[in-house]
This record gives sequence, structure tokens and C-alpha cells, in this order.
Amino acid sequence: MATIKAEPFDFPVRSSEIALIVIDMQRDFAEPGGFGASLGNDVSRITKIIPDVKRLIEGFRAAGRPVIHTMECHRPDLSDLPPAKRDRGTPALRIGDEGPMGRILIAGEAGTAILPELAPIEGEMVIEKPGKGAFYATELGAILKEKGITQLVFAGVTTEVCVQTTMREANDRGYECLLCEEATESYFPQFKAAAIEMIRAQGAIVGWTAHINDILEGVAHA
Ligand code: TIU
Repeated sequence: MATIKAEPFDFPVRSSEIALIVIDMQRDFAEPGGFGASLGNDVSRITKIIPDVKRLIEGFRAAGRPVIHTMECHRPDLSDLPPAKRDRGTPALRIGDEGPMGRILIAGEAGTAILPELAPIEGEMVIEKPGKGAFYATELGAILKEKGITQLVFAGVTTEVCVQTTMREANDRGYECLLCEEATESYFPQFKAAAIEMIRAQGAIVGWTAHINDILEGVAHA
């Protein structure tokens, strides 16, 4: 069986059961005027990982393995937005408010779209999710089951919020999860580092972590 060099130990690849899931690489988290910026964050950290996320996506496409994209977003009528989420804190703009790229985190708005460099291609799944985790209130679990996917490689943002939440959801559902260190980012470098450490601690309690070149090599040769 092929393996990917990973921490805390090598990740065993089942070549017909592995997929890439790219979490929330949306303009709203990466560009000024979006949701991430409205929360007071420096969004320039996010754009730096675009080339590595792109390389990872292209590696999975070349290997003929599925690429799944997620988007954190809500319906225009806000019916899937709990008041507890909308009303939290004192952001410059709340979810649903009109911003420079359209309504913040609303499906179909320009700012909610996936970054153009990382846009899904024909046939790739896009999961619109109202929560931080991609399994909550979505078809993701059913789609993965139908496709026979049991192993998920994770990329995207932010490491300790939507990526980690989705990894934990997946881990509890029996998926083997591997996080690509170069293809994920946080607004807080210390949170990214801590999330990576806690995911792989205790014998991969949540999952594995690995470097991009090792993942690409493992997937290409699986
Ligand atoms: N704020 C923050 O770090 N993240 C989010 O709100 N959503 C995602 O991580 N996608």
C-alpha cells in the first residue's frame, strides 16, 4: 500500500478512496471588504497560500481523484443563519449586510465566491455550508458515502475554525483525515501552529499532518 510521509506516522493511502476537500477559499475570507476583514482580521495572510492550494488541487485532478470545494454561506433570506451567529460581537459588517463585494457571506454574491485561481471545474462538487463544519446541514456525508470516499486530505481556511471543525466532524464519522500544512492558513499564526499540533497529538487523535510535496508524491504514485 502506498503511504504519504506524515506526522505522527505515515498515512496509508487507499488510492480509490481518497479525495481532497478545499475548505472555504472564498473572496470573503481573503480580500479586503469581506467577512474575514469585517471581523478585524489581516486577510493578506490568506492569499499567500493560494499557489500551494492550487498545486494540491491540480495534483488531485491529475491523479483522477475527486476535489470537493466548500463555501461558508447563507441563503439570501437568512433562513439558515441563526441569530446567535449573525448577532455575535461587533463586526464592521454583519452576515447579510451589503459590503463592497455584495452581501457578506450570502450565496451568489461576488464576495462569497471561491477565489478565481481556485475555482471548481466542471464535475467538481461544491458544498454550501451554513456552519463552520462542512457536515452540518449539508449533503457532504451522503455524497462521500455514495462515492466510496473514506480518506480526506484537507486544505483551506481557516485552520482552527472551519478546517479543524470539519476535520473533527469527519474523524468522528470514521474518515481518515490528513491536513496539508502549506495549504491551510489562519489569521493567527499561533492558532495555525496549535491546531496542527493538536490534530496530530496523541497518536493522530484527530488526524495526520503532512507537507505538500509528500502529499503530491503519495497521491501521484498511489
Ligand atoms: N473567522 C474565521 O477564522 N473563520 C471563519 O469564520 N470561517 C472559516 O474558517 N471558513
